[in-house]
Amino acid sequence: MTDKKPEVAILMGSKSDLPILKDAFQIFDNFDILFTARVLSAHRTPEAAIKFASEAEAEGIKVVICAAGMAAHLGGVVAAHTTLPVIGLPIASEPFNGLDALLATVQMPPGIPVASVTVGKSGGKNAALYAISILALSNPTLALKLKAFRQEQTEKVLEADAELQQELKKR
Ligand code: RP5
Repeated sequence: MTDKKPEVAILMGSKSDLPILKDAFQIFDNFDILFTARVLSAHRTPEAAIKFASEAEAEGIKVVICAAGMAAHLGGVVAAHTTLPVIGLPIASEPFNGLDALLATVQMPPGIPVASVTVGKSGGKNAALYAISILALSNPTLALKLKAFRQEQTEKVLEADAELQQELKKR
């Protein structure tokens, strides 16, 4: 057991959003970052969502990720109750495939910003990496890890390109 407290909170409007967030969990595990994850809805559990947001900073949370679909108000409600950075992750659902959640997330009125990452599967990964960029501002070790992650990613693409060139030569 560790007595370290989580630096990141991952909130989701419904347990049905969890599959998209599994990639975020994986990234945080890879970077050794403690997170907490909760199902809290802006519509179905508004008091609990507001309580969490209001207490997050005092609990040591530094970044909040809010995943929600449809009329996605979770990011906005959380941002209204904390000055911590809030990253919105629009979840794709029928019938608008996430355009509804994207607009609800990015179109915050002036004064209460919510950042938005990619709709869909890539959103989980990008929300985590964006949160890590924020944490890395005050954590040089984490900043080095993030640079190493980027380098590895670059090398994988260069390898894929080299493989493609070899395949094309065989035609
Ligand atoms: C949103 O409504 C949730 O974030 C979810 O994406 C969507 C549908 O919720 P469920 O009906 O699957 O619980 O609040």
